[in-house]
Amino acid sequence: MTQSQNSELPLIDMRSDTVTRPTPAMRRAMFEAEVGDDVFGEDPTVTTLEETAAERTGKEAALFVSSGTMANLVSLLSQTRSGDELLVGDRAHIVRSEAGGVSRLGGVLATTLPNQPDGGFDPELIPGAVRPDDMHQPRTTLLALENTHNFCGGSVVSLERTEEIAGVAREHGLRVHLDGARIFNAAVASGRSVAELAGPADSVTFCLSKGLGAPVGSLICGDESFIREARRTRKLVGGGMRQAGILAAAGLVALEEMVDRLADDHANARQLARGLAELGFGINPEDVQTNIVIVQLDTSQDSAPSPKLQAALKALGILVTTPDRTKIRLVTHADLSSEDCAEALRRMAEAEIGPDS
Ligand code: TLP
Repeated sequence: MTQSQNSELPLIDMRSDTVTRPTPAMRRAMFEAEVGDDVFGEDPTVTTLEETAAERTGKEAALFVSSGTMANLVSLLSQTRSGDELLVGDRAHIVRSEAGGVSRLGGVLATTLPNQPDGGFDPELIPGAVRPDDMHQPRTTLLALENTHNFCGGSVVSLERTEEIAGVAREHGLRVHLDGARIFNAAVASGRSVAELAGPADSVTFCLSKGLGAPVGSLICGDESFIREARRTRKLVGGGMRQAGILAAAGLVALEEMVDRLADDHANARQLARGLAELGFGINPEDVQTNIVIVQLDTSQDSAPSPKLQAALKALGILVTTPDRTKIRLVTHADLSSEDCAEALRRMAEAEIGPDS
């Protein structure tokens, strides 16, 4: 294991579930993968992965891409024209962490609706946000949801809420995209299938390289004609890959072997939240639904406390991220055990880390 600055302390990396290393079974599958040129549609392992993804999400077809960012970008560009408008939550990964790609590369105006704590937004805001047919205005054509919702603390957007929001969007002629980077976490936490949660969406993406532990890759799923268009858009942005079966092979192992264990990550995140609450941080462990813990720090003494706390934790060999200058984020994953979480809490208690440190 990598060592922290203090050589006594093994690193506990809670920056993201993206830090997981491929499992031995994934490495074996990658070594043995049958491959071909996927731009010619000749990679059997990619084809199997795409068919499996379509089946899991209950859609007609799927497309393998390199990342969650590319999956969202290709999905959004394939369902809009330059000058269209996208409605999206103000804390969505699409607007916060994807370099503004939909606007820069798609010429699409992204208008935000305030996210509510569950990661959804008020469906009553949608009718007022959809523009009338007026030559002065952009055309509102697409709405995007996210499940689980990363910057809302890994919250699960329930099926009922997804249906409600998507239903209103559809009544107003909008298509619906679902950023399901962590939709398998949402399914495990809610007891709904991925296909049920993705049902109300025209397009859904998910990542293999987060909680599912694969080294690279995401899937876009939807109906045949959308996926045909997405294949063209993927080429446009340089995302056509050749012997990509090497990567898809790990993805197939991820879907076979890594889904059920997400429940352990969720339990570990709860355990962390309980420990943080005991240390005096203002967090309700009941709010933690999946593998992401976001702690809102006290700003009464310091208006930007998170970089300092992040540095103090790093000195203890605990790596976290700061979604903004008032919050820290801890993420559990396959390479972190319940003992690792207990050890992190023990180090914090010993160093008297708390809301005032
Ligand atoms: N999220 C990353 C960072 O970018 C914040 C993380 O560590 O959580 N949608 C959602 C909801 C995501 O959380 C992410 C990655 C993506 C899309 C993009 O995926 P990648 O990193 O594969 O491009």
